[in-house]
Amino acid sequence: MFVGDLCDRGPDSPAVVKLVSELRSAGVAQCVLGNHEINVLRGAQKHGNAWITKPEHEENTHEYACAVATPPQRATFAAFFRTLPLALERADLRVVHAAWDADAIATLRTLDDDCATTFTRFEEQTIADLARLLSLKQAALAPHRHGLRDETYAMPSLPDVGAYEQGKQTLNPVRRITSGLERTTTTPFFATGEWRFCDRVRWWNEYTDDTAVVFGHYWRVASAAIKGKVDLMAEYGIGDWQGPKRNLCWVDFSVGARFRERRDRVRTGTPADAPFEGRLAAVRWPERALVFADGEVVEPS
Ligand SMILES: [Mn+2]
Repeated sequence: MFVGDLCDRGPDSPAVVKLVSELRSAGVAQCVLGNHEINVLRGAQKHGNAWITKPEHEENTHEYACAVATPPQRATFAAFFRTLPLALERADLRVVHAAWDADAIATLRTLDDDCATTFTRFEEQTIADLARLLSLKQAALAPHRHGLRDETYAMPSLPDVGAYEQGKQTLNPVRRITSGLERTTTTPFFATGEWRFCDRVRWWNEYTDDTAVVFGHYWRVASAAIKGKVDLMAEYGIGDWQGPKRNLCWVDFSVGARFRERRDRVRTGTPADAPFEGRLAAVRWPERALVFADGEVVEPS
């Protein structure tokens, strides 16, 4: 079972997508959609996805030195992504890319369009709903725009800015479950270069259902490779299951940050075969053990 975000930024996204697609066709694996696959399906060009959205782009050779999709692969991979579910559920286990949001799941359960069509339909509705929130945001932000990227600026609370940001992230139920939840903050905070009025919701601390959930998306700060990021899981040890009922398992150990490690290795002269800090992990169910690609097994604690 794969939790999505199969591709982008790595040296060989085509090989990864091909492998998962073949495993799924053979009936030995399943996979849910991540936001990176949705970006590909929408044709949204994002940093790190030129391997399929724009194979001739210099990012592929200069920044990532990566394999690009051939024209037939571009079509095959899009068709494969289009068949993937947004979430999977059985009596004892749920799997989703970023957040098990009950309202979003209930809405999506009633629809049987493919994920890309569903995403686009909600996104069009969202854009209409956001137009009003956008004008309120712009009016609220106008007197403070010059301080937006200045950490020393005395930024006041601007609820209309938060309301727009929250709407952008949460009005589309597909976005909620594939890129997570955000909520307006009472006090603005400065992060990654600008003032923020909306913060990620640590939904796993609010999940009280009895059914276990496995998810990915957020990079766990287990690694110096992503130093500087907020550790969303600081209160949990590596083998701890999360949430009030300790029935959530977040399996993204920042393997997606390896592109930075590779880049830094060239600069620092670190051997190419040294172990990476960003790691690939799986959960063994029902044992609830974490199994890492290097063979390490962490029993649940
Ligand atoms: Mn993701």
